[in-house]
Amino acid sequence: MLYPQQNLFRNKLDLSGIWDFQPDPDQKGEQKGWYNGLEDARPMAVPGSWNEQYENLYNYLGLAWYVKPTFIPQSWRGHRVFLRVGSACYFSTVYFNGVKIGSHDGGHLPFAFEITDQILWETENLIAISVENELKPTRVPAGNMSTPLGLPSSFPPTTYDFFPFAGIHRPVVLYSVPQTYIEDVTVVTGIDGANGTVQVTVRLNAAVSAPGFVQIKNSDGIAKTKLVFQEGLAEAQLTVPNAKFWSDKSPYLYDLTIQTEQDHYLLKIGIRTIAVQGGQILLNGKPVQMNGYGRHEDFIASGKGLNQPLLVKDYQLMRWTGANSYRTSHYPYSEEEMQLADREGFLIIDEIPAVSLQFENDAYIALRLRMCMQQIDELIARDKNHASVVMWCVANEPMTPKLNLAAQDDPAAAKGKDFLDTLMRRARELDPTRLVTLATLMGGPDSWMELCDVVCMNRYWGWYILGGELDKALVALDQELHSVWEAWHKPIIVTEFGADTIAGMHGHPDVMWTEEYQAEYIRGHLKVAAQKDYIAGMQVWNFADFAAVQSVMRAGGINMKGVFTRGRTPKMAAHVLREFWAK
Ligand code: BDP
Repeated sequence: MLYPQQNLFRNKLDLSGIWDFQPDPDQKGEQKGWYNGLEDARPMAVPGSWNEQYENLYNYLGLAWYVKPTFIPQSWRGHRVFLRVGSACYFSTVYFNGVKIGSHDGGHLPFAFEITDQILWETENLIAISVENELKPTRVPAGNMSTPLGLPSSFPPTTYDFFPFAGIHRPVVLYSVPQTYIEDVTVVTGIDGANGTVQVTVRLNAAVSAPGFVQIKNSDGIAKTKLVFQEGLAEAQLTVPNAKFWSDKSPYLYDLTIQTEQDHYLLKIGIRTIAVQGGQILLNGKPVQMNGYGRHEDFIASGKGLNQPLLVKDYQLMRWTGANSYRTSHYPYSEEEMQLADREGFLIIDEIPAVSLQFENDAYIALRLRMCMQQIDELIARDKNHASVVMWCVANEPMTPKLNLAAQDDPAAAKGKDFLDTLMRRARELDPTRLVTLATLMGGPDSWMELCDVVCMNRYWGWYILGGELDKALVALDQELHSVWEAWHKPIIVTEFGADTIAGMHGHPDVMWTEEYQAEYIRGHLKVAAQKDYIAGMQVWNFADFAAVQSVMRAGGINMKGVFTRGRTPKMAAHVLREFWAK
């Protein structure tokens, strides 16, 4: 799943803009031929969630249609042409000139279908995409289930704490490639003294034998070697003398180009290694702290739609607080964002959308397992060449019905362990070069941490438990971290800790929901962590306030644990983070 590129051999046409749109609550569009044009269209921005573009679509999650006409450039004749959707939530079907060309299940990951044979070269073509985002117990993440853990109900009925934004969330792109094209590239980097090693595997779309070459370029020179394709596959190993290694402090990127007789592809690569040793994470052989945030793709009006100015701003704000890391909670973020992370030197925990998995019903478990495996495959295929991605996270807060450590005897705990171990094994099998983890829920079975390279813990001491009693909460945190370390002897990242805070609400004393409470809560957590050399990172929940579902827990439907507001104004806590991280 290579990102589309424009060069001497390839072309692309980004169809971002205003599309025709129509909801289809009665699912009559297909029968009425809406793929040839809508009956009652209104304008809708792509990329963007539909929910915040119209008040009367806020809670609409059913089927809807997007339609857009486009010409295909004559210069693309003789090439193979694909239609690619960066992501759409949740189930999409693509039609081209009235022909159904394919469907994709699952949000947050790209999909592409070939349209070469359907193209009309002399006239305009019509693209139609139907998208549907119903909440179902069989989906990942799941919805419309009985309320977990006896929590109050919420609307829409998700099992997770973010708004189930719907629609085409990332660009729709047409791209052309030559008849015989570079279909996949895998780059694995290593360090050998002062030199960098780069192992490149290239797969063509056809089982042909042909010559090519691969080169790595930087300001000091070029390392180049031949690629000899046999049955469409070629491998090469390059050495970069006195390499500049990629890191969070110095995110140096090399241009790696692959050239065949017919095609050309350029990747920006960072040469680095990632490993664990005892209680530490090692980047290029040296201990590194992964400090930063859990985040969301979320903003006013664009919802979960790609918002490039916001990306740049968020990176700048994260850096301003001294952060060097974040988790793509709770789903894969855009490819544009991963490219920025490579360039800006962020260390990413890359997560599939497996939020709040439950293990209650065998038929559902089987379907969810299939979807999680698909998501791991698609995510690793998409992100395997990003220097920034250092860890795969296969689940966030999987849970058993009874939340306590005694839940080990619960049959759901054993089923959950099988499920999660299968996911972690899959990620390792596909990519043995990165770390693998899952983010654990407070009180969840500790056996689930067994296969993690790094123990990632979401903990709310001082908020959901011992709220308002920070002194006691921090003692409990201290003790829990100690016992988890004693149990596993693995590095620990606290991947969530946070306190809802109404921006501008102050209090003396510092009661819950005030800016003072959040500031002290975060200060207290960072102080506890600083005393423990097995803590490999602290990630605050959340970078910014974000849209959640309506419930008695979320005033105005907003989760307010951000250290920035949804509009990106800092709360007091952002300054506390600067004291610790930006020194
Ligand atoms: C954690 C979840 C996260 C929530 C957070 C919270 O992983 O998605 O938003 O709690 O309650 O349990 O704020």
